Amino acid sequence: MTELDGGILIEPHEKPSRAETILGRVKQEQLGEVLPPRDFGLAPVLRVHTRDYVDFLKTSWADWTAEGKPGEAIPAVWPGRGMRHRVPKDIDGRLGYYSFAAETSITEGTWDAACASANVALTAQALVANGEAAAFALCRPPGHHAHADLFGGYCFFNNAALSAQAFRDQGARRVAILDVDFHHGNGTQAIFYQRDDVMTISLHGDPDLVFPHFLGFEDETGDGAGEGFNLNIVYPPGTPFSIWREGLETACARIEAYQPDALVIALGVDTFEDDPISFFKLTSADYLLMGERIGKLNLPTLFTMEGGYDVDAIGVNVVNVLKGFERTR
Ligand code: OKP
Ligand code: MG
Ligand code: ZN
Repeated sequence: MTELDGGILIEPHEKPSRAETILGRVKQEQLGEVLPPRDFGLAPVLRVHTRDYVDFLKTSWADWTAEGKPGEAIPAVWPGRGMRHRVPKDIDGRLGYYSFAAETSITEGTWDAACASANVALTAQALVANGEAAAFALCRPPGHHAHADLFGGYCFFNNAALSAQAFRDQGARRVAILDVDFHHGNGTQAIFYQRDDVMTISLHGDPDLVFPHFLGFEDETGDGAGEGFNLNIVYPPGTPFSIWREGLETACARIEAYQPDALVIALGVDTFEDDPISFFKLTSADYLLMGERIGKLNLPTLFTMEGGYDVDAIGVNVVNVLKGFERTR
């Protein structure tokens, strides 16, 4: 796998050791039972993603290799302003049509990994829907940047969104998604932007300065029926937990007023002080307090794993969120 970063192809920040380290820490701290994913098929994915996007993802690697290209499939052209938004036949054209960023490559295992990640989320979602107080879905690749028909930001299927939709389809009246990853959850926001049955809240680095650059500003509050059901809280470089937690408090007050039947936490720990691609200053101890505040919402809670790229600290930081949460039970 490769990531286009700074004009060169690097080993991706989003790499297998992230999940292995988290799993090791979960076991070491005896946090709870570790279960394998079940296979839910594509039906719950298609509740959120378009059929043509899913078909594109499924065949993209074969379509790419059929043309004898030497490297991984990376988009390099997009429908810019003033151009046509139609789906081209050619693989280069379709890669651009179905993406919003070029750092994320598609390779041989991408489709299977995206499906597995969705199944991990849906397995944990089913546990919570069936009465577990909480579950943690150790998803890889992450999901919160994926739109209904766009990949990018290491994301292909939006695991938090399709889990929220599954709660709705199983009878939850309202679902809240709280995105604590360092980056704006642009895909999650876009998927539910015109709906009032799934509230979306994200705390993140100012998109004027950082990825995803083109969405995630505070004046984006929802549209139509969704007006008032999207909240973005934006912070500058160097933000410590003492400031960040004020936004968490605002978010929690909104969620409490909304009275959802279920809560999905898009859990990224790239807010960490030593994260290589981010600029907040949270410490490992802060994640205990974050989890504790989320736990005090006292809602059936599903955590889906998103970002966090300091692999040395990722296990401790993720498990600290879950431990802080458990303290409230
Ligand atoms: C995914 B998730 C760094 C540019 C950033 C993409 C970041 C994706 C983050 N050279 N590129 O939200 O943690
Ligand atoms: Mg966020
Ligand atoms: Zn992130």
